[in-house]
Amino acid sequence: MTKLHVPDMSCGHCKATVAKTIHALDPEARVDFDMDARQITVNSGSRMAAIQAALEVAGYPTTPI
Ligand SMILES: [Cu+2]
Repeated sequence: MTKLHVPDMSCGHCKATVAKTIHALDPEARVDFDMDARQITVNSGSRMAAIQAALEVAGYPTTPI
């Protein structure tokens, strides 16, 4: 389980894009959102570096918390 800060995630559309991007890499991934804090908690078998790279390409750079 990894917590990531996603500073550019501001609305439901962002949330959907983040979820879709992670699920494209790992359909089984579990993602919990804290929209107020702009944080996500990810449970995935994929390497976190790969998830972060995909999110960055999608327009959502992240930093681990
Ligand atoms: Cu948005």
